[in-house]
Amino acid sequence: MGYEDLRGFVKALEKAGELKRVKAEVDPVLEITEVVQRAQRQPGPTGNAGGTALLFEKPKGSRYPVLINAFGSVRRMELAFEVGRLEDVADRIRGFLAMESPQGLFDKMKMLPKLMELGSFFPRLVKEGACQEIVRKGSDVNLLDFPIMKCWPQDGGRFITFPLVFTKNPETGKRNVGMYRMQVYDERTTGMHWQTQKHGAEHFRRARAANPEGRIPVSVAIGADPATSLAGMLPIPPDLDEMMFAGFLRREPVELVKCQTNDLEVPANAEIVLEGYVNLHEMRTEGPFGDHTGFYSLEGEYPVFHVECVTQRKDPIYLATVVGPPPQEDFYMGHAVERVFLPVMKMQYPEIADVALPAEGIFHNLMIVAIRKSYPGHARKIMNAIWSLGQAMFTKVIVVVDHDVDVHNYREVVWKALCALDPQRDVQFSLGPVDTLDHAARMQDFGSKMGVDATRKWKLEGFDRPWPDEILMDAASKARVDALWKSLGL
Ligand SMILES: Cc1cc2nc3c(=O)[nH]c(=O)nc-3n(C[C@H](O)[C@H](O)[C@H](O)COP(=O)(O)O)c2cc1C
Ligand SMILES: [Mn+2]
Repeated sequence: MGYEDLRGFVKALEKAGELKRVKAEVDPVLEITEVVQRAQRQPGPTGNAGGTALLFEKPKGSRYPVLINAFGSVRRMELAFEVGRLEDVADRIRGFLAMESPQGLFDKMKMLPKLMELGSFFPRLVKEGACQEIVRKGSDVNLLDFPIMKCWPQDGGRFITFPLVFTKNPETGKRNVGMYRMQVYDERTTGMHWQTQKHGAEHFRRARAANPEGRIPVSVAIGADPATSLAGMLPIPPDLDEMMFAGFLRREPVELVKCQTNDLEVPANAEIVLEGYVNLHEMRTEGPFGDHTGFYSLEGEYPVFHVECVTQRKDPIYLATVVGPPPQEDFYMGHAVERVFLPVMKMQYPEIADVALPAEGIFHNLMIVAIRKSYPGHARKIMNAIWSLGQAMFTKVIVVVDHDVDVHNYREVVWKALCALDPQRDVQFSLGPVDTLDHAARMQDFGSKMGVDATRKWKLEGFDRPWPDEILMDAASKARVDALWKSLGL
């Protein structure tokens, strides 16, 4: 049912008019970025924002094509998840979560098909996979064979921008898959930019605590079927296997093969796999990198990935993305995450009516939340809830509005939120973990957040003045003018 692999998705995109092939030679050093910047600002096939996916068939200096902007519109994210609306994925998750607490036998019976569905999403180990059609080891390994991009002028080098980084928790053996960019230092060495709060970094720390002189196996897959490719960026809990979740998204288990040189398993349908290890005592300067904030993230010290083996298809497609001034491709990926995980948030906090993450808020800078307020201080409770909810903890500014404000209409939000505000009373500061990419924080990874209570204020909250109604015309007058309208000659 699901896409078999990345090239299956390429075919589907092409059929839907969502992909253009670039036959001319274009340099992965800066030129591809500039072409993408222009192409994604052109209207796509349905007049949509985000242009089309691009397949660069002749990247300069490599035999392999580059696929980019494959997920860079709402429609392409819907195609990736094989749904008509992103909310369809949310609906499936809602059904899936509802079965956690079946009440009686009748409910359990009802849930049975769903439970069976869940069971069938566990990844399946297979003997061989297309990702191992060619195997290169040791000195035959050369990352520079691939069309790895240098994205922006001040970047510290070429970066692998769409990797699935596989590690195992050294204590529990549980798998994690994260999307962490990798700076290419030479033919067989890269950086490993897992930020300190991410699961890969946690695996690294636990292994280092046990044996500081040791190493951990790491494998990296580049390009797989769309759900699997996207699984690395999903903000899911540490012990939920991203490959299981990918199986749920594609409605078919992910097939994994054992790596050639370490004990990790990777998607059998991947285009390219890098196998190797990270030394627990070795750090190296990583960056700068033109980031999704629209600014360069500064140099920092990160672990180093040593590639011992490359396995690949005979004719791999190199999957990449470019981040930069918003909106870029990652905005659409993040938007899908926002839509898909809203029911999970609502499940935990039913008072949440809707949530919006404007592109210019680059995910962690701004969240607008609408709530059904039902007790004094409710808006503050929701701020604290969000600051303790997975990666939403990074949110620098939270604006809480009443449920009748359309959070996706930023004009309405600015108008109504500012009207509802007495700044000294309604703004709350808090300290906690902040996104590593926040260059304004006084320290890396630790800083302040701001919550804005832009809901109507209540007597029970100490507000003694009457709160005015919003101006709306009455229905009878509207009906009379409807009847008159033609005769007015306007
Ligand atoms: C295009 C793109 C690039 C990303 N690069 C990084 C990165 O370099 N380092 C990082 O820690 N997170 C990065 N992320 C975010 C992580 O993929 C995301 O937080 C994910 O949930 C991490 O997985 P984990 O929760 O299993 O650690 C990136 C996300 C996207 C969409
Ligand atoms: Mn994870």
